[in-house]
Amino acid sequence: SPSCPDARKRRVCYYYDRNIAGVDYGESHVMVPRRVDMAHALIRSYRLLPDMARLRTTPATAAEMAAFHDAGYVDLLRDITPEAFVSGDGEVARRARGFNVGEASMDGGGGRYIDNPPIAGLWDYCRSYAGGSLASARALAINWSGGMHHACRGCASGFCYVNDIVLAIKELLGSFSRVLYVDIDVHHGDGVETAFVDSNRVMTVSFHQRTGDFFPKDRGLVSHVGEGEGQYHAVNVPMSKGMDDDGYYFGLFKPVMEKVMAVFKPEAIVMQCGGDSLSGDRLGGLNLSVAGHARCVGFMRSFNTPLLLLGGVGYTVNHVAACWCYEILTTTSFQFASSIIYIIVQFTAVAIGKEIEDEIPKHCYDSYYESQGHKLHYAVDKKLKNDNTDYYIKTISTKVMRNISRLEA
Ligand code: TV1
Ligand code: CA
Repeated sequence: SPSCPDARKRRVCYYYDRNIAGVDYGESHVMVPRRVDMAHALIRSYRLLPDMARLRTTPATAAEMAAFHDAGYVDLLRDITPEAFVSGDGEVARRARGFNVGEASMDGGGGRYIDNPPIAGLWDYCRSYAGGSLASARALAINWSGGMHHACRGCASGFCYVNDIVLAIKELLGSFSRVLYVDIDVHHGDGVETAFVDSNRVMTVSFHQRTGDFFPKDRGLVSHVGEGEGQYHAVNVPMSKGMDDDGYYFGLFKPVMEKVMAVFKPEAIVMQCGGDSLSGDRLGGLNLSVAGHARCVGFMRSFNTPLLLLGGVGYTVNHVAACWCYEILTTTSFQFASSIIYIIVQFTAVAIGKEIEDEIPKHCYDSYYESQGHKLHYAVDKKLKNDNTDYYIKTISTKVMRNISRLEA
């Protein structure tokens, strides 16, 4: 089929957890759970659901989380509630803040916000998205999930509580000797890089915006290459604002990933496909189109190496929903949206392989797509200045390629 040019026969397995879609980070928080339901509704409106089987998962247990996280932190995640946080003598709130849950930050404009609030149903939310990623890893198939790349061993960070990616990679290391992690979320994948910083069995590659204090501050420099046994197994590709499709893909992504594949020869790949690198994102400043984002995903799939695809987040919800829906159509394999929707593709049965309509079908969230003219492929920002000059791109890619070359025998 034209929408899936390199498709072999594939069976697509899809999982959607309505309960996670209802998780509320707080009224003014940038993490909008509704985007998940929007993506699901869009996928349904394109009539893709009948082409996929539903994936069954079980919630992750505390013991499974402890494969990466500190037991004390996992206990906190299980115990904390919004009520406990505000009641009593403040002891619970103090304990939570020690794990960066409920800790206030400044927004730069003098306002305060809480990245990782003690949300209602936090434990079930974490169990559900982490369980989804574990099931996906165990199925040894292509799958999209979670992608909560900032969570640390002993603390929450950047809206992430449990690092489902680290758990999934650890699971894969049980069956594969080398696992590659690729991260196209606009933020640096710090939690995953740190977890495997001294490992030569996991190579982490993050593409991200690196301007000023952009989160996570001071992370993701080209010179950060890993430590000890893991030296040159961390790859970082920092960018300035306004990066467009061709600079991203032809200037950086394709040459870097080609080299990584040739040198590291992974047996399995985990890819985090955050939708915040898309043009017009509320937090991110890059300028990728839906097609440009999907091209990176398609490139990684073209190696036909077992691939676990994870979603992550995006802050302009109509853009993200459109992007993920398109990537389902074109890659026939997706799990995304804070591990809310899981799709496993196996190389055994029939692919979706449907023709893609640019016109978004009429459905319940129709009005959200008005600003993009009801088109799946909305227009990128033509007026946004691209701060990444050809010279900058060349310089960065040369340095990155030189680092990777150090692994060549
Ligand atoms: C509540 C209400 C929370 C409004 C958070 C933007 C808000 C942000 C909010 C926000 C916001 C961040 C920091 C500074 C850490 C702080 C896994 C030292 C308008 C997907 C996480 C970004 C990105 C965290 C997650 C960042 C992901 N940016 N309004 N918070 N302190 N936090 O900078 O990678 O996309 O912004
Ligand atoms: Ca990234």
